[in-house]
Amino acid sequence: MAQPIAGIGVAALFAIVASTASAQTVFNAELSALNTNVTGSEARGTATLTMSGDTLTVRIEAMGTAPNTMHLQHFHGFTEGDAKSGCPGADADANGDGIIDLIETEAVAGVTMVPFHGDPTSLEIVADSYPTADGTGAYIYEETVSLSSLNAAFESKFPGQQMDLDRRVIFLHGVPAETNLPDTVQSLGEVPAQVTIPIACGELSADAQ
Ligand SMILES: [Cu+2]
Repeated sequence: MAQPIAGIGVAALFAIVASTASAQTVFNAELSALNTNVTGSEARGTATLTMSGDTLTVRIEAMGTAPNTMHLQHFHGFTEGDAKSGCPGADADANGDGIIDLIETEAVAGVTMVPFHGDPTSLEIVADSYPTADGTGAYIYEETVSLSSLNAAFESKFPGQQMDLDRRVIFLHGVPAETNLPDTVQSLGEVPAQVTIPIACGELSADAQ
């Protein structure tokens, strides 16, 4: 009698393994430089967000950013409706000061949603656990979180919205604190504009498997 039961067990195990493997969903973004007239370099990189079971792994590889500087990074999006965010072009510079500041990105990209620092699920935007670039301006960030926990926190903070990664954009931010910026460069609350100025952006899309 044990034989057929064992057979069913193995088949069920294969089914579980197969469904787990196919349940992996990957979103990618190619990050391109913004505000190079301020940064003096081409900040760029890739972001890969992998959903597998209840985990979301976020990996961001950046280069050309300000060396030895902490870089805020998030995905941004619209808190109302289902519009797709985009990366700002030169026409986003509404006040014509030659710099696309954080506030000027809102029309095309929406607002800051999920931070990529040491504790994304906290949804705390101001934190000191964002990655810091090395002496060459490069860094690699990787963090794995519970997808259900992040979804719950997200839906609580942004009622009526789901993460919907394929209509969000990723921004990298930050130039050295001593960088001279005109007073016209707007920021978030009392956070210095040097911290929030966008330096790269990329639109997330589902990876064609
Ligand atoms: Cu951001």
